[in-house]
Amino acid sequence: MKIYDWYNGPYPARVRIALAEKGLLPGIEFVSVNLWKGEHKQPAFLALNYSGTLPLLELDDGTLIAECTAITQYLDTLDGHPTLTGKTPTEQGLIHMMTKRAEIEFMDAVSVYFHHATPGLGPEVELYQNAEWGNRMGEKAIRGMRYFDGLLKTRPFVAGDEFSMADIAVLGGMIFAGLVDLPVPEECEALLAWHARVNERPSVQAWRAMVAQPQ
Ligand code: GTS
Repeated sequence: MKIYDWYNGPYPARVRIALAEKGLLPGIEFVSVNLWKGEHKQPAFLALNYSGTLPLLELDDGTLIAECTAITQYLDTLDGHPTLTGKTPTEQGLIHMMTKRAEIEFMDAVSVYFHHATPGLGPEVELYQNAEWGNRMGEKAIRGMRYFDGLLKTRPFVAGDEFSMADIAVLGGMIFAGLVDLPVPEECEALLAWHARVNERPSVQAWRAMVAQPQ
């Protein structure tokens, strides 16, 4: 299997952490697509992923799977023993809902903040920017942090009692927020405590090691 990504990107982080959770890192070939040079918007990459986003999974038979949630679902169910996306229909529904919510209310909002309210990937790549929209999305991301803080006051993990793909999605938001200096409000103690806890997971540590020493 091949993963097209960028070594310290927050969305790529979600898939790298999922790979580590599943013990699949050793079999993966990583192909670097340089976001800062806009390689993800060039025809060669757009031919592989219409959306022009990273990460992208390519299977040995050439099948292409984009979107962190879809890639994680694939990786998690490959061995017939899902640990990240739920075993029962109820778990699967809740995890999917919370993952989507983490994207809409938090991580994707941070992304829009980055691309519109900051220099983003630079003038060569950011062809249209709308700072007002970007700042609104920054505020939305902070509201999302408060929402997840409230949730984590009532349960150990984002979708319930077990670590799941939804935790990885909120973690992606935290990683992105850290990169763009959108601080978590101090009073979000449950979110900060959860963050400290999930940061200790071997999968997250493996991701940090990869970022510190890109291949
Ligand atoms: N919905 C997509 C997913 O879940 O995979 C979003 C992916 C995404 O936005 N990836 C970022 C990207 O391609 C990569 S990174 O910023 O996290 O490194 N951004 C480039 C762009 O121009 O939007």
